[in-house]
Amino acid sequence: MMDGGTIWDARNTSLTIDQWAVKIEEALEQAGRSEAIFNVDPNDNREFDTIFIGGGAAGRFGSAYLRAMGGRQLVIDRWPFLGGSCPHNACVPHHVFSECAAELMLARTFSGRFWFPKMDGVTVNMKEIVDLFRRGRTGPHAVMNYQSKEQLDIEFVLNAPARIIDAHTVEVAGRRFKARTLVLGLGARPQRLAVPGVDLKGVYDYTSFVETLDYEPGNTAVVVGGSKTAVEYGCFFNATGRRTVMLVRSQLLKLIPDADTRTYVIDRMRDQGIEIIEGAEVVRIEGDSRGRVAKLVAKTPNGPLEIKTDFVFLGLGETPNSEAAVEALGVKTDPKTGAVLVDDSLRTSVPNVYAVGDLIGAPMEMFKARKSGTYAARAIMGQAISYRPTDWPDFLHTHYEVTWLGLGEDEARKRYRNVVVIRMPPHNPNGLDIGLPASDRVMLYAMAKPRMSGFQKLVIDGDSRRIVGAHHVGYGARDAFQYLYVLVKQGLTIDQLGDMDELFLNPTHFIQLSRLRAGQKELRDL
Ligand code: FAD
Ligand code: NAP
Ligand code: KPC
Repeated sequence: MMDGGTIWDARNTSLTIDQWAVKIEEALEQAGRSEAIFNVDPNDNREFDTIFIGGGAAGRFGSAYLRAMGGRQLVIDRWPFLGGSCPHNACVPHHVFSECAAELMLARTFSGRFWFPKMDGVTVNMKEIVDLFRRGRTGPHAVMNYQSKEQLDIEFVLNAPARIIDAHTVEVAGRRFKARTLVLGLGARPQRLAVPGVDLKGVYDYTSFVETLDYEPGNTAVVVGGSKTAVEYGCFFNATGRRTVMLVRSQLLKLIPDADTRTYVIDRMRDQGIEIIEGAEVVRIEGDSRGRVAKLVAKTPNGPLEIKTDFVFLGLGETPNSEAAVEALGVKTDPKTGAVLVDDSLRTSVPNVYAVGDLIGAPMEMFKARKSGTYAARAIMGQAISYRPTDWPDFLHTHYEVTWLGLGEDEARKRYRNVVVIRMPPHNPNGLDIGLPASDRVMLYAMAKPRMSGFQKLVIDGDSRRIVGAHHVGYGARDAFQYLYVLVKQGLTIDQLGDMDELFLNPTHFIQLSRLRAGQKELRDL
C-alpha cells in the first residue's frame, strides 16, 4: 500500500467471515499493493482517546477493552487482518508443528503395530504441512476481522503501514488521525545470525519458514538456538524423520526451572535421535553453485564440525520493532535488547505514549501481549493500573508439552529449609521403567514404552505446607496450570490440593498424590 493510495471503506458493508477470508487472501497475494481497508471515516478529524499502532494480540485486545469501557480507539496494522503474528507466523504454526511432532512420535514408536502404519525410513513432507498451515490460517484471520468489526465495534485501518508523526498524530494511507494518546504495539522480529552465508537460500527463521519454504528439505536439518523456538521446531524436524542437529551456544532449555524435569525432557529428545551439541558456535554457512545452503561449519567443545545440509533453522530470539518509535518520538529503549522501556502503567519515556506486547520485551507471550494491551487501555481511560509480570506459569513443546510454575526443587531448597517433593514416576535408579504417570494420550506409552509416559513433580514448603512449584511433562496439563497458578499464588496448600475432586485419569496426578500425604503432620517426600 502506497502512502496516499486508494482505500476501501468497510464501514457500510457487513462482510461475512467467508468474504473477509477472500479479501484477506487477495490482499496477502498482492503483498501490500492492494487498497487500505478503512473501518473508520477516512476524513475523521476528531480526537481519538488512543491510536494503537499495531493490531496484534496487544493492539486488538487493548482496542476491544477501550471500546468496552466506552472510549474511542483506532487500531492500524500493515497486515490485512487483526490478530498479528501469533496466528500468522508464530504461535499457531508452532502448535501445528508441535502437534505433528507428538503424533509422529506416537506413530514411529508403534510403527507396524496395532493400527499404525510402518514408519521405518519414512520422511514426512514438511512443505505439505507448511502449505496446509498457510491455507488454514486465513479462516482465523477472517474471524478476527469479523469479530473486531461486527461484534467489538473496533475502528481500524488494515493493510497499510502507520507512520508516527508525533505523540498525537499518525499517518496511514495518506490520512492523518489525531489522538489524546498513542499505544505502540509494533511487535518483534526474529534475530539474525551474524555469520557468512546466513542469507543463502535454505536458511530460515520461524517467519521465513512459513512464508517462503518452496522446496522439500533434504534429510538433515540443523537448528541453531536452544530455547523455545529452536526446540519446538527442532522436535518437529526430527519427528518428520530427518537427522536433526541442534547447535546450542550455551545450554539447552535452561529456562526449565526444575533440573529433574529438564533432564527428563532432554533425555527424551535424545531418545528420539536429536543430536544436541552444547557450547557450539556457528562459524559459517557455505552455499552451492546455485546459492543454496550446502554445508554448515561450527566450532564445538569437541573440535570443528562440518554438517552437510540444505536446511538451517535459526531460533535465536526476538528483536523488538522499536526503531520507528525511537526515530519519530525518541522513546527510550533498553540498550541491550531494543525493548521500549515502560513503567508499571505501560507509559514510555514520552508523555501520552504507551507501549505493549512484544515491543516491551520478554516475556513475549500471548497472555502478556493481551493483558498489557488491556492494561494500557485502562490507564488511558483513567484507571490506576500496575502491570509488570515477574513470574507466570510457562510452557514449551518438545514432542511433549512441558509446563511449569513457581520454583524448581533446587531453588526451593535455597529458599526453604524443609522442602518436600512429590514426583511421578518415583525414583527407581536402574530399575524397571514404570508406566506412570498415566493419563490421556500417554496410555499406550504407559503400557508399552513406560519411560515415555511423562514426568511430574510437585515442590512443597513442608513448614507452611504450601505448594511452591509444579512441573509436568506429558499432554493436556497446560490448561490446569493456568488455574493452578492462581491458587498457588493465593497460598494453596497440599491439604487443599488433596481435597480437590480429580477427574481421573487426570494428566497431573497432583491431587491424588497430595491426598496420599495430606494426613501427615510432618510431611515426607513421595
Ligand atoms: P504482534 O502480534 O507481532 O503484533 C504486532 C503488529 O504490528 C503486527 O501485526 C504488525 O503487522 C504490526 N506492525 C508493525 N509495524 C507496523 C507499522 N509500521 N504499521 C502498522 N502495523 C505495524 N506465545 C504464547 O503465549 N504461546 C505460544 O505458543 C507462542 N508460540 C510462539 C511461537 C513462536 C515461534 C514465536 C516467535 C512466538 C510465540 N509466542 C507464543 C509469542 C507470541 O506470538 C507473541 O508474544 C505475541 O504474538 C505478541 O503480540 P504483539 O501484539 O505484541 O505483537
Ligand atoms: P529466547 O528464549 O530469547 O532464546 C534465544 C536462544 O537463542 C537462546 O538459546 C540463545 O542462547 C540463542 N541465541 C541467541 N543469539 C544467538 C547467537 N548469536 N548465536 C547462537 N545462539 C544464540 O528465544 P526464543 O525461544 O526464540 O523465544 C523468544 C520469545 O518468544 C520468548 O520471550 C519466548 O517466551 C517467546 N516464545 C514463546 C513460545 C511458546 O511456546 N510459548 C514459543 C516461542 C517463542 P543463549 O541461551 O546462550 O543466550
Ligand atoms: C487461533 C487464535 O486464537 C487466533 S490468535 C488470536 C489473535 S488475538 O485474538 O488478537 O489475540
